[in-house]
Amino acid sequence: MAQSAFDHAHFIHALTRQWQRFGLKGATEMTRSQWWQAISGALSDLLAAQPAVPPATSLRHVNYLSMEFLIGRLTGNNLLNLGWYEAVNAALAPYHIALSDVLEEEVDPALGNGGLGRLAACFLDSMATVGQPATGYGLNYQYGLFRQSFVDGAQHEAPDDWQRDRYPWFSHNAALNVQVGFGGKVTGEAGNLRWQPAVLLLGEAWDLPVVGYQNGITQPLRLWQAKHTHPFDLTRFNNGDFLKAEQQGIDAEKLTKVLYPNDNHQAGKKLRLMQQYFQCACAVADILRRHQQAGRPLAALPDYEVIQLNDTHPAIAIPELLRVLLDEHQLSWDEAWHITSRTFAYTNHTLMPEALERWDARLLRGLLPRHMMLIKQIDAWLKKQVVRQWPGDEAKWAKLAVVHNQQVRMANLCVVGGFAVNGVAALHSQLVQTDLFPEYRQLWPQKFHNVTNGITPRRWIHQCNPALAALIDSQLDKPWLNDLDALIDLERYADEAQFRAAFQAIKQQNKVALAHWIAARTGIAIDPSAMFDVQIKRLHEYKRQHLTLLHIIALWQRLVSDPQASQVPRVVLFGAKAAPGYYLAKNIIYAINKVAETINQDPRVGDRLKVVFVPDYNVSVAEKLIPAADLSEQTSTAGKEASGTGNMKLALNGALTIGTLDGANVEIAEQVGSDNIFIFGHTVEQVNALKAKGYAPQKWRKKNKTLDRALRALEDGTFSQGDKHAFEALLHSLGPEGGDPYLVLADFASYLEAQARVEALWQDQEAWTRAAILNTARCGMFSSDRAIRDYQQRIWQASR
Ligand code: 26Q
Repeated sequence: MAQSAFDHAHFIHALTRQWQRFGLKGATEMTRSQWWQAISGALSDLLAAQPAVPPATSLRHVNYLSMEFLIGRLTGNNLLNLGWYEAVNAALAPYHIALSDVLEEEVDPALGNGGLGRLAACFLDSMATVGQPATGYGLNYQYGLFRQSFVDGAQHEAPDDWQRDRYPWFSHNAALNVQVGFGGKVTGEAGNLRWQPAVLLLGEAWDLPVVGYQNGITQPLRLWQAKHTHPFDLTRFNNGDFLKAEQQGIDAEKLTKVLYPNDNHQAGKKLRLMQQYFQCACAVADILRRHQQAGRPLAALPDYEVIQLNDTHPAIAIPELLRVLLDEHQLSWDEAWHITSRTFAYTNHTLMPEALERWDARLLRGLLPRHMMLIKQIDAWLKKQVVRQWPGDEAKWAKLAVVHNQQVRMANLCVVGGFAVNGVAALHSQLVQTDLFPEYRQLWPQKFHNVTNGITPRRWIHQCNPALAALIDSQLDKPWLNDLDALIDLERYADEAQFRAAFQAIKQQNKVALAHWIAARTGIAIDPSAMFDVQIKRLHEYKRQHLTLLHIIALWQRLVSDPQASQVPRVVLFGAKAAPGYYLAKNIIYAINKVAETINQDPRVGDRLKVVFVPDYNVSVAEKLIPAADLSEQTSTAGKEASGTGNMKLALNGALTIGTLDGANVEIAEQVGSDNIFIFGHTVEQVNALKAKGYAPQKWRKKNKTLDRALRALEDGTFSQGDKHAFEALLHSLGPEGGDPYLVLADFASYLEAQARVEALWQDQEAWTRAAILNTARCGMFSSDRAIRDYQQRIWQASR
């Protein structure tokens, strides 16, 4: 398929309209931020005027429902995918404007928390690129994930007003408005029930363009924004009560005001459930409108549409579709259920019990009384299947029921209400079947799949690491950016000294650039010749940033007690946000910052060890850190990280992984080979065995002097001006009372031993670079294009 042609004259016209709208006399009067605004606005206009490449009608349309789309900056990405970057840069040259500068002006739309939201964004890019017809459905939050700063080492949160009202890539279409109800009651008799909501809100559709890689395809990410149905209560208005006239039961605009900042933890808040239903009701209405406008019968819905649920967050879409089919289209239960259960597919992203969504049945009934009835009806249907399979086995029913102990289990709803369930890495999908849903797996073995996650190489190589992309271009004689398996041809260059030098020089340049940026952002000077040891991800106990912290303390203690010992110079870089209510995670951040402060100021250490916690980690910061990383820290307790995707981004950019056999690390190890990765720690089986025989962290502390000494320094106030309570939460979790639930102490020795292997390889820079090249060459399977093709083959386009 052809890419869209760039029309210079049209671009200049559109640009002129933009500065005229600012009320300026000429382009040269624009500030840098206005330049970004104007260029993006002009491009957005041009793109909207492009003739659309018709979608492949032989494929089912995918509706990707997600409460989060962590899209990152769009302008640079859209320019790359349109193939217009060079042409636009040239068009701006007469104004002495460089795109690379202007693109830094864009705020980073942070409409997601972390992995799950970023995955949704990568998948949209890949669906457009491989020609999978798709619409992304989400919410247009006014405030994205909070901005993070550190005050004396402690995390502070500030609201992230990303100025959605001025974001030039949005287009709003009032013809797509949807009405959404809440509360009220259900009237009528069986067979003819109707929901009479107490309040009605309006959903407005705000579209962002998702541009395929140089193939002419653009499809929407449709973000819903809540508004009042009637801006005024007219009686009150007429009575002269102007100010109160706008008040109705709920403040509609509150609904899409802010993204919940929890990640891998369920909040159970009413407003969150309202957000979920709001987004699902809008999406379901939109999907049915499109289906009916195409003149297709409702019974054919599953032949044309798939609704992919990004975790259980949009699970309420299942009873919503049922409700519309039953109550608004008068279908029978059997017809409605047949359609619904062949339309939905569910992706699970976590096994951790605290992250599995459960809603209080009374809360759900109060807000959505009709949906609660339908969930009960689904349960009645399910019970028949369970009784047929296991007659008289009440325990089975207790595990499988959707409603249990006054709680609605959303994961169960998704498994029952859809035709497919998938995990996000091979190991995780295995555990989904053996640990989370063994009974469902027995009931419906054909529903369960694995689709290993992936990342888009457009953003995560070309855009963030243009020098590496250019080097790859110069060596491969075929397009690789939409065919990432082609990278395997780089393998042979790993043994060529000249290529290694070029590869290594690019890494070095990226490290120098990062060092400048870090100096400007934090005031900390780091030495680009040191090893850059990078851990970037949300802060969570199971991810074990504190394991890395203990290693840092041990390194420092070794430097101080044995100054002659050779030690590889290291800069340890962290990026992580903690959910604002997650006390332990915040204490770990505080501890890392305090340890960093002590070490960075210690004159005995100098450039041999530096620790930097980069504040306000987000997609744009990731784009700077990943190309400069030498070592990628993937330290979760085996069995806890569903997949990870940062691990893939780092490996593709030539960082070597130090990691556990968890999530997609397992597959990265398979791909790159055991010589080119540093695996450590207990395996899933060993973790289970250790826990089964009663795990006592104190025993592990006693056995290991290095560990004991590192912990003691946290206890005795070494890093906290003598304050022995500063890291209480952290120490408590690792001690006998906390019980060290994620086996930090049990994996410490193995981690240190792996770090020693890291140091040994680093001493041989040629060997290190060879391994780094092999990481890049062998990680082609982690393209999200491959992930999307897997979804197509196994789920979306498979017969059901
Ligand atoms: C739930 C209820 C209420 C409020 C918030 C939430 C909530 C929000 C976000 C629960 C979980 C999340 C995010 C989870 C997440 O990011 N999971 C990650 O998904 C990645 C993509 O599959 C995986 O690579 C990671 O392993 C997984 O942790």
